[in-house]
Amino acid sequence: MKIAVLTIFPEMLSGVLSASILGRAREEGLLCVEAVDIRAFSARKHKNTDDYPFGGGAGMVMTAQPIVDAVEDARKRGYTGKCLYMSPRGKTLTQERVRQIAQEEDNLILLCGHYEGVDQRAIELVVDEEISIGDFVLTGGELPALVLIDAVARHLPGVLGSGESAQDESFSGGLLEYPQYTRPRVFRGLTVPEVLLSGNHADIEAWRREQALKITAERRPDLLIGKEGMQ
Ligand code: 4HQ
Repeated sequence: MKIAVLTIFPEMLSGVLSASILGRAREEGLLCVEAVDIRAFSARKHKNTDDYPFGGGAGMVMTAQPIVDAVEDARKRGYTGKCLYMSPRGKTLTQERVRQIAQEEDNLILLCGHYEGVDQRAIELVVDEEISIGDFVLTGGELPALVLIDAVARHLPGVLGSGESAQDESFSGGLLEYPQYTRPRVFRGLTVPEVLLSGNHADIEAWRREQALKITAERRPDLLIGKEGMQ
């Protein structure tokens, strides 16, 4: 998958995109992320990308011109897929939507806003869908864009090993993760549950399922509604 991230802070992306699974996916050519500096498209004297809001009020608004030009340039360069604007006004991203994007889209344009947001006319002209990562306010859309890229990349063929992709089932299966333990067997007096040392794989699987159900019932009962005999 090929993703263009349109931002006025391109330097925010490199660390996250170079580490761990995303770094390897890019090295292997499974994922291509291009940071596009919106400022480079500004037609103004000092390459400004924002201005005062009509109607007054605090803060600044990102102007339409450099955004629309940056998206149109990306389109000419082969980004024919959806243009997503990261915004708390969008539908909240879910694992189901993540899977859908990974399966249906071959390339994406992610628009990251700052300040009080983007001139509505840029949204009308070039944005296909607004997506939120949750009901809280960030300073910009870069972190949400990275969240979306990370979640989508996990579904691209070859990005996760076969073991890891089964691990994805812990949430996709609709339950929260069971507790994990590694060495040492005793840490500060706390021991590892005996069943995990038993070597009995059926018992281990049953214990993990029971723990996942218990934790889900305690913390996220909403995830259990509609599952196996629940309501
Ligand atoms: N922002 N999910 C404001 C977010 C956000 C979110 C991005 C802050 C857009 C203008 N984006 N800018 N939550 O809080 O996606």
